[in-house]
Amino acid sequence: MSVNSIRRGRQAAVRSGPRLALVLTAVGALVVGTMIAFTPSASAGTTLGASAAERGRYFGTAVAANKLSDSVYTTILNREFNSVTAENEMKWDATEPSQNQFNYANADRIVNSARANGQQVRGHALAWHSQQPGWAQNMSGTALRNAMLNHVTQVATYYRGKISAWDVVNEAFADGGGGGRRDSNLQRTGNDWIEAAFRAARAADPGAKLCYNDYNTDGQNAKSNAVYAMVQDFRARGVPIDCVGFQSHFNAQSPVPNDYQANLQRFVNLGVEVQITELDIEGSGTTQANNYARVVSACLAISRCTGITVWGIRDTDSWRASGTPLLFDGSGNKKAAYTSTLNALNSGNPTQPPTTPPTGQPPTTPPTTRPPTTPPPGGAGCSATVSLNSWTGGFVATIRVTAGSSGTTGWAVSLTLPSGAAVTNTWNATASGSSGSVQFRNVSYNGRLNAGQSTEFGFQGTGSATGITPTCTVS
Ligand code: G2I
Repeated sequence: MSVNSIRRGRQAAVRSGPRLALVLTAVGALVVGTMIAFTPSASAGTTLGASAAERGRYFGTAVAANKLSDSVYTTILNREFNSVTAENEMKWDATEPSQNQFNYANADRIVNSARANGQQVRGHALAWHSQQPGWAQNMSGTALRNAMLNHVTQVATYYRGKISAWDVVNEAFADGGGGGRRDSNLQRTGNDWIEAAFRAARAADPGAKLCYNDYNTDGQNAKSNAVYAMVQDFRARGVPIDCVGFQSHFNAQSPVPNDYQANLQRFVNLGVEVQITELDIEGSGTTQANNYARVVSACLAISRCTGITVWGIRDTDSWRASGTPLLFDGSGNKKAAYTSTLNALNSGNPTQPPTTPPTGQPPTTPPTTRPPTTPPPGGAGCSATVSLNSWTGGFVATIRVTAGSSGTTGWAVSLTLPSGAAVTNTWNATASGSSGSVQFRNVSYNGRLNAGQSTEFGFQGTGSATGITPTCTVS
């Protein structure tokens, strides 16, 4: 068995269920033991990826597609890293330059390179106020909400099975002391836009971990407190969220916080994984090296800090190159920060993190296939179930449509709203009527379902929707 296949097995173990993980870990331990005894030149412990894998973590980097023809770059990439994130190529402006016309050419170059080299792929980012295509920047309200949900659905579906974790929503909270949401066109579609994006991502790729990702949340402060409250609320209400990404862009003005580890730990205590997603630390020499070691050690000290991604390879590849914030210099030489990072990864006991969540916490990784909440109908046709999130004066209804034994090429869901209730906003479906008897039809991308397959749409409303009973017909 090659070192690469051991590495892949361990990655699979980290992502899969506890039983498989235990088996793979046991097999891996035996093989590693053999390897150490008989192949002393094995790379474990001498590269960032191999050392992280020895601790059940990944070590990744941001990758730019246009650098994949640079052999100095790719030599380091494929020697050192076992996870990659597309630096820009999976963003909304790159993947959907015109509405509903998707371009995955550059993102695919990164994904294909990663798969050929045994690296996992983090998806970045599905919904973000920044780097939106011009057509989306000019949208608002229901049109933007639907466009965003369509984008999430299309991109996550296209990459289904190839992404270890998606940054579903990026940078949605405001800086400063207010502790609230960032104003943006997406935020103005309604406060529930984040959970709607997570639900759409889960429906599109149930096997990917779904992360919220942000910066200036690395220590306890008003912004991280607001993210914490959102994650706590999502966990309590069953909104699908598995992980929180801490970007960790540090410099003299924004140093590694003293409570970095404690802050990661409090999120883990909510039942989610944490990942360090865009690490770079401006500086040089010993100071920079020590800061890198602090960050790596903090992650290793937390069982469910599952991996670290640096935001580029050489200093010259960085979005802030003048701050020389990365692990390799412009010529590709290892810096002191590289050595301290590798040493931190190699120090301590080479134990795997527990593959089961801490006592009392529900598992966050969904099974690869999730059963529908009600069994699919025995015959042809379709069925619909509703889950309601209600508050005084309003609600969000999420309807799950499941195809019967013949599949669907289109569907319609009818329901009757109680008196006084009205639909104000719909996503992943078009509504006719807004009060009383209302009918929802599929949109272009979710009408076709195979037998037993499900899709979700939702609507927001005023008043109360308690007791609504959706019925589904094929069309
Ligand atoms: O700003 C640093 C990161 C903060 N968190 C989210 C990340 O997605 C973000 O990455 C940076 C990329 O490293 C830059 O490469 O995001 C920037 C855009 O917000 C990226 O910069 C863009 C430039 O603005 C564009 O002019 C340029 O065409 O990079 C593009 C591709 O080189």
